Amino acid sequence: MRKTGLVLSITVLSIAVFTMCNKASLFPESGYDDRLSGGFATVFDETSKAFSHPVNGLSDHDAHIHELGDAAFEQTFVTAPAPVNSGLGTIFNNVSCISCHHNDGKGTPTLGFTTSSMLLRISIPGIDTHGGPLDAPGFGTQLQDQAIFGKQPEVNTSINYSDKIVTYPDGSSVVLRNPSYTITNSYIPLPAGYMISPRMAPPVFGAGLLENIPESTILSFADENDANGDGISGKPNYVYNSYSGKTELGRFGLKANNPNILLQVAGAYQQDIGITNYVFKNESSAGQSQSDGLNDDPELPDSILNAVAFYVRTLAVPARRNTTDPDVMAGEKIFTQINCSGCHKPTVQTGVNVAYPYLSNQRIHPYTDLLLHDMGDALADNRPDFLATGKEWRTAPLWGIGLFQKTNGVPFYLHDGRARTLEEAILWHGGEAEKSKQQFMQLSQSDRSKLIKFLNSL
Ligand code: HEC
Ligand code: HEC
Ligand SMILES: [Ca+2]
Ligand SMILES: [Ca+2]
Ligand SMILES: [Ca+2]
Repeated sequence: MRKTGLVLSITVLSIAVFTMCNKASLFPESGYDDRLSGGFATVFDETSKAFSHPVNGLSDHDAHIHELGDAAFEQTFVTAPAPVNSGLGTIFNNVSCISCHHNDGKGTPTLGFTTSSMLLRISIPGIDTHGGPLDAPGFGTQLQDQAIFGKQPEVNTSINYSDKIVTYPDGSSVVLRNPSYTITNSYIPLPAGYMISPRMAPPVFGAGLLENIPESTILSFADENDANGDGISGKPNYVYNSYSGKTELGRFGLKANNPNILLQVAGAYQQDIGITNYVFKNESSAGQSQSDGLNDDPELPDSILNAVAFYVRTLAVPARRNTTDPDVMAGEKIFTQINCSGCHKPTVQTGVNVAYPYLSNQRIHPYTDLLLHDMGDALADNRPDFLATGKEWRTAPLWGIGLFQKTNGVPFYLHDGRARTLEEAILWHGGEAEKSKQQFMQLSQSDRSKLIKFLNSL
């Protein structure tokens, strides 16, 4: 009988996965495997390439587009004119997608070099006509600290750290590093009252699944007035989509300041690399002294922009590891007990999208609600971004977080990479997460390490 049960549950699993219809309520809990962080879109690889695989179930045609996008994601742009990948800058932050999103994962907290995978957003107090950050005159909303030969970068940038010591109730202590940013050599004076927001490149895998979470699900996590009294509110960002001309729910970017993958990718080409495209037709240097006056041509073929967006959308999520380790299982319980799960939602169901059956109706474990949370003064950038205040950040997805050591060598955490360990990342939590952090600090050393072990299994 036991054997029949197993065969039956495998059959049920295959039917549910391959028909992609909404059978969640009929699905036996035993049919799920908690290693499948991305549902059907999960891959089993724990090497440095863990974030770089296509989702399962792509047609030959789609696999081809994914490959084209993969190649384009890695291509280095060069100064115009050139036979291929021409049009870099004139001002930029880096020369390719991969040089910021290392192995489709994160960047590192370096600023001011051609290899830096971090950038500073900028704006002045007030909002633009669409409720977004107000351009810093002559700088836009992003500082480009690199330029092609013969042009001046907007600014030079650098980071310095000072120590901040946190002591646990048990007497042990941890040294955190608190970043500060220096901006020098601006090509024109910076406007009075300018505000900056440091952002390190986040991972890009699993983005297609996040894009397919129904809006109603994300909104159901919101509790803006904290009706349930757990100290956690959670608020959706609504952002202007200049391509559709509409205000839409924000999902991507570290303050959920971008509505979808296409806009995120098109914006990266234009702002981060200096490559115009059909979504963002003007150079980021338009109207500035760095302009080369060649603003009209989309420097990027439409098909390449679409392929790169498709590539990002169809990057799979790596499976969990060590899920049956007793410490990991105990750590998972603690994660829920101290309400880390109040923001880092363990389980979410994607919606149905006929264009992407392999991303549809999947039970996924992203560990995010895609909402904004006040994280306290210590993490604040004090620069609003649409509805996000200067203290609010989007809950970081935690899937794959245990693999950054493989994909990134030395991993760094939080929006600006200030945290060098998962423990440091937790200790920076404040605001709505203060209570959870306090509870973490009250744990015994051994329970704290179980929680970290759990995080490393994701
Ligand atoms: C200079 C470094 C840099 C480069 C180059 C860069 N990115 Fe990013 N990327 C970032 C940063 C920083 C963010 C977060 C932006 C924000 O919060 O507004 C980001 C966010 C993203 C996201 C959203 C991820 C999420 O979870 O919200 C995607 C997708 C993405 N980038 C894709 C790309 C693609 C594709 C390219 C190449 C066309 C690219 N990026 C080039 C730094 C970079
Ligand atoms: C109130 C919501 C909230 C709670 C509660 C919360 N977090 Fe977070 N978490 C966030 C947000 C928002 C970020 C991103 C902050 C940033 O980038 O500055 C984050 C970031 C992280 C990161 C860094 C992720 C990365 O890739 O850089 C880790 C690790 C993390 N949280 C673990 C935890 C753990 C463990 C707990 C429970 C002790 C917890 N969080 C409780 C909202 C929350
Ligand atoms: Ca250009
Ligand atoms: Ca700029
Ligand atoms: Ca609440």
